[in-house]
Amino acid sequence: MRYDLIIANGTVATAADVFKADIGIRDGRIVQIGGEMDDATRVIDATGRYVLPGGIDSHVHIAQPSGPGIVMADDFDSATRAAAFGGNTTVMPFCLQERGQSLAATFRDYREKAKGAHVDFGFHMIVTDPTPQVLGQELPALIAEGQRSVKVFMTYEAMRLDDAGILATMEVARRHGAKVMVHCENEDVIAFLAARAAEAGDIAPRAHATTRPVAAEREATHRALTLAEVVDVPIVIVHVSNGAAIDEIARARARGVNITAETCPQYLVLQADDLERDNWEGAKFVCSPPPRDMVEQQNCWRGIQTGLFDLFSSDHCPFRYEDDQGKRNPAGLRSFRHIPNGIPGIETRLPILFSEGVMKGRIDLTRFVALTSTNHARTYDMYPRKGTIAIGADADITIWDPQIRRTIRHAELHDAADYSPYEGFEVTGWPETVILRGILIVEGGTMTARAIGTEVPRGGS
Ligand code: DUC
Ligand code: ZN
Ligand code: ZN
Repeated sequence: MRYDLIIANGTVATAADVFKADIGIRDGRIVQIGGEMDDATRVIDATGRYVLPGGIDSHVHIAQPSGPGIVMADDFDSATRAAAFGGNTTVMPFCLQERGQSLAATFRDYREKAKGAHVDFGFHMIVTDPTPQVLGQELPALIAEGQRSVKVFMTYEAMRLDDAGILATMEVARRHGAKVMVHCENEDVIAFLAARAAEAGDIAPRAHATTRPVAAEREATHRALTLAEVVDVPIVIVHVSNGAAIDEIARARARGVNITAETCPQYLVLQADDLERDNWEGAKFVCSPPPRDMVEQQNCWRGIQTGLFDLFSSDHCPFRYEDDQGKRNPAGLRSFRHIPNGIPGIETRLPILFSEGVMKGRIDLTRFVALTSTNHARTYDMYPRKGTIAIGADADITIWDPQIRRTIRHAELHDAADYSPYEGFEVTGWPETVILRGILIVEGGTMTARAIGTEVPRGGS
């Protein structure tokens, strides 16, 4: 058999096994694992390297409307370039329905915006306006064509649904076969605390964290799980930041609720104290839920290690810092309430978990692969085409050098923000070669193929 590409002599890992084998690739798919192979257009020698499934980042925000006067830093070009350099071969951004808009039209817009992406992609719908038209016709039609994940917010006045709206959305998801992703924070608690903070003249970025306490996340997590239990719909609890929310998830799982749980790098390596940095620099760390403290970092690590968490995503949501349409917008300089919520992280997600998790001995390679790739594909109906190294799967592969030491510097990253919240963070290991459907897209620090990303069919091979 003739191969387009052979990856030779590497240590291969899936979510189940770690083994030495060569991999043969033809027509964008993996066609052989192990055994004799010769006659290839190209052979990559992966001696001393790990050969892993391409990263899937199933929680990213790209080119999303962010309120008056605020502009998200990344479009699909810059976000997916950064994703590729960070070892990702698939990303899953959100289609945000703005109130008064059609969900179907929103989806068409995002599909248009995604043309020219550098990695493969799939979407989640965010429902902010569950009208009879949206719930009765548009959402069922979108689910029927494969868009089987819907997000709802319990916070943000302009986007949140009340419990009735969440139940109605969950019911449609349940009936038509979709999962519901929930951002769990109690908006009334946050508004109450923010008003008190304003009265006290407490307007700096640090107040973002103090007005979004663990209790607000814990209560909302409990409520979201309860609503999902009542409707009997699979639920994804996104960006979990603390042990109390973890305990709610564990209890609901024990009751039989079908839960997928996600955490993100910011809850493992950042802290609320970072929001205290001088000269409004704390704004660089404003995201929701906010980073917590060392104890909660340990609780999140425990969730990573014990299997409570299924997904490790970036929640990439980039805003420029030195920009009057970004973190330092005029209103944002007057109060933390107007600092856009979200931080960049699409390129640093995998190296941070690899370094802090695998290299420091907290998790093994199989768990790394599960958390960063396989479980995303399984959760969002892309498996086994995506998320594993198996015969017949798309040849989406990253080749990691576990020896490389790098200090994260935004100047060396590829997103269109102007800072990284992980500036100065030291990592060991980097995905130096990235292959999408058999095509090398990143090699030797440069992008070697562009704009070949396609939408992933959901629901089978
Ligand atoms: N929630 C997200 O999921 N991403 C960014 C901001 C937010 O609140
Ligand atoms: Zn969210
Ligand atoms: Zn998000």
